[in-house]
Parts: sequence; C-alpha cells; structure tokens
Amino acid sequence: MKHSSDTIAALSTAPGEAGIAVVRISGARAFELLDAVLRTPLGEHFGGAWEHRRIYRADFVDARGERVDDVMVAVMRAPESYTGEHVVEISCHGGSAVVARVLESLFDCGARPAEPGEFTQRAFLNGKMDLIQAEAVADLIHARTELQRAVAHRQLRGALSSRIDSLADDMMSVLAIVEANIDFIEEGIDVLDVPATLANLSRQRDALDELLSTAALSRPLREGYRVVIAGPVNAGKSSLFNRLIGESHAIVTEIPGTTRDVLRETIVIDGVPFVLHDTAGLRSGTPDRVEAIGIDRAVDAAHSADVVVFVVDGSRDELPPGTEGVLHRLDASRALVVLNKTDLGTARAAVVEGVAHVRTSVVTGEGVDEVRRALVRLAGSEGLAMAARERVILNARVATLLSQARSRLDRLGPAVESREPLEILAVEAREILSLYEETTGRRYHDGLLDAIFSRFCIGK
Ligand SMILES: Nc1nc2c(ncn2[C@@H]2O[C@H](COP(=O)(O)OP(=O)(O)O)[C@@H](O)[C@H]2O)c(=O)[nH]1
Ligand SMILES: [Mg+2]
Repeated sequence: MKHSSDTIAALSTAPGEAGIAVVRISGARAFELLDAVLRTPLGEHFGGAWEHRRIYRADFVDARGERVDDVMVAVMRAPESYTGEHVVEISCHGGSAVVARVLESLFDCGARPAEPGEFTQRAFLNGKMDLIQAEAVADLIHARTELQRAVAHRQLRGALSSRIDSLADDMMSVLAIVEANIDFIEEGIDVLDVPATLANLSRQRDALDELLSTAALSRPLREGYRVVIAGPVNAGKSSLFNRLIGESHAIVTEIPGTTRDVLRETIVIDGVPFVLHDTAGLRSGTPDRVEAIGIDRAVDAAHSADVVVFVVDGSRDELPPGTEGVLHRLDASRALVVLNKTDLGTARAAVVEGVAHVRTSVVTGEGVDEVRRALVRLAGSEGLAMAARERVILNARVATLLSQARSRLDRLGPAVESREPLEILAVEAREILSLYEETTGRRYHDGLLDAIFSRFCIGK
C-alpha cells in the first residue's frame, strides 16, 4: 500500500471516446490542486472556499496557465465524500487527449496517480464502508446481468454486513459472559447461564446455515452455468449453438470436423447467464491431429460442465461408432440428449433410459425453446433467479470464513453444555468472533486488502 496521505487522481470513467470523462481526485490537497488548475470563465482565480456539494463551471488550465478544456467540477468536502477525504470530480470532454492533459496537469501540480481500487480502499480505511461493501462495489461495476446488479446493490446497501454484525454482537455477548465468569468463579460464584448461551449459539448456527446455503449460487451468478454441447461430428452442434446465441458465430459446414476450438458464448435465460461451449465432434480414431486435440478439449469441457447437451442426428437409425458408449456414460442429472434434424425424419426413437431428451430441427427452429427450458431445469437456475431477487449471496471469501465459523460453533455448543473450562470456551468464542470480524474487515491484514482491491480497476 502506498502513502495514504498522498492526494491521488485518476480517470474514473472508462477510457476511450465518450461525451464526457470524469477525473476523480481525493486527498487533503484536492482544493489546492483546484486553485492551481481552475479559472473562472473570466480567467480569474476562484479564490475562497470550495463549497461542499457544489458544482463549478470552469476553465481547466495546465501548470503553465494554458487553457486545456471547459469543465464541470463537483466538490465534496471531507468527511462527507466517497473516500471520507476531500473529493473532487472533474467532468471534462471525454477524449483520450483531453484526459491525458488533465491528468498530466494534476500530476504536475502534485497529485499522484491512484492505484487500482485506491479510492474504495480509502473509503474502507476511513470507515465509509466495510470490506463486504467494498467487494460489492467491484461486483456492481462488473455486473452484466440484472441479477448480478440486484445482488451487488443489496450487498452494497449493507444487507449482508448487518447480518454479520449481528452475529458478531451475539458472539460478543457470549464472550462477555464467559469472561466475567472466569473472574467470578475464583470467588465461587457461577453466573454462566448455560441454556441462554446455548440458545444464542444455536441462533448463530441457524443464521450461518441460511447464509451458507446461498454460497453454491455464487459461481453461477458471477460466471454463469457452464453448458457444453457435445456429440458426434455433423450432428448439428454448431448449428444449435448458433441458434441459441441467436447469431452465426461458429463455423457451420457439411464437412465433418469443422469446429476445432471450443467456442464460448454467454446467453441469458430468465436473467441467468449460461455460458455455451461448442466443441469439436466426438469421433474415435480421428486421423487429424488438430481435430484430435479439439476432441480432447471437448471431453475436458464436458467434465466441468453444469449441463452437457449431447446432440445426435435423430434422422438416422445408426449412430456413429463409439457414440452409444458415450451416451450411456452421461450423468442423467445434468445431461440433455438432443435428437436433431427432425426435418429429415425421426428414425431414431431410441434414447437413453432416464436421460432427458428433446427433438429439434435446428434448421427450422423446432424444439430450440424446449432446449432452453431444459437448460433451466437441469441447471436448477430458477433457484438462483429467486435467491438473487430476495437474498444475499455469499462470495467465496465470505463463504470460506463463515463455514469455518460454522464448524467451530459445532464444537463450542457441546463444550458449553459439558461445562468445559471457561478459558477453553473463551478461546473458542474469540476465534469465532475474529472470523466474523475478518469477514467484514473489522480485522484485516494488508495482504487481504491487496487481494481484494487488486480486483478493481484504476479510478474505482
Ligand atoms: N436438415 C438439417 N440439417 C441440419 C440440421 N442441423 C444441422 N444441419 C446440417 O448439418 C451439417 C452439420 O452441422 P454442424 O452444425 O456443423 O454440425 P456439428 O459438426 O455437430 O457442429 C450442416 O450442413 C448443417 O447445416 C437440421 O436440424 N436439419
Ligand atoms: Mg461444429
């Protein structure tokens, strides 16, 4: 971490051409910088106080006094700002040359370029938000679906933080009673209320169970469900992939083995992202090395898939050699067999026992909606859609800490019940409390902050 007493500046909007760009400044010297780089439309120094929550129209000048751009400047005085320091947001014209000159002038006047996430890191260090909320800022910026936005926004508003804080309060009162008892017991007085303490612990356990039940939804919420389209060559895998993504992306030809790389594309069904993977056809004993590599990748991709869509040519009776074996190895709970090319006939009626199947003609579009519905069902994505609208969803960092707390609670309960030495109870209670505090960042180490804030871009 660099000096937090520096005044920092960075472009906070995306780089490139745009109507406007916002350059953000934070730190004790923010207003000195404004005095140096802003002039009134009459060319005069502003002079006097920069008022809190006021917008100024100004000429931006460089260190030599040369006019660079017309700007609008929003002023937020410490501590009522995003970072808790003096913050200034300069809206200039959104071209890369303008932004470069504006930043250069600010650096000439004594600002330092901000590190990735440094504004938000300062907000955290100044108590403007906890770590869970800081993570939500990154999530909100990266949100590409409505569900991702809803979850991140709720978390930013403190929905998860307040629940962890109340767990910490509960544990604090357990700890207080246990520690008080350590003093009293020497005088022969026992004030540990075992039933009340056990009730407190079981309340924490229930709350943790409920929170942890959402942890499995975090990966699909962020990354989408992985759908791998596999099957023999020429069955229509790439055509189905294109239909599902609604545009011609994969190369479709009548020559078997055209798709060699795994193509990836995200579609959104009922608000939930699904990442489709089009793979090379499964064909045993392929003579072509490049295609053989492609097939290996298809098999790899199928292993880590949430749903495997296995496409075969349903207009033929015979399946290509080797296909039958693969069909029977499919995991019925997450596989869908697509019998394609119904427009050419429906010769093949045989499907694998227990595995869901859909008849399609990718050429006419028949059955494609049914494939979408089957993806939702097999992935279980309605659960995610519902949870994302109503609940907090734990990310991996928080889930790891809270599940550690959860298993320690399983030991503390019986230890209280069997009246183990109070010192032991106190140690265990303190451990759990510090797990809660690490979750919200009440307790932290610099490595943790680096890990979290390096996910941010510069300017956030
Ligand atoms: N008649 C008909 N042809 C299809 C259908 N789906 C795909 N094809 C054709 O089958 C050939 C192979 O399709 P492709 O999507 O490249 O198959 P892949 O090797 O499994 O990716 C192409 O000529 C497609 O136009 C279908 O439903 N009906
Ligand atoms: Mg293909």
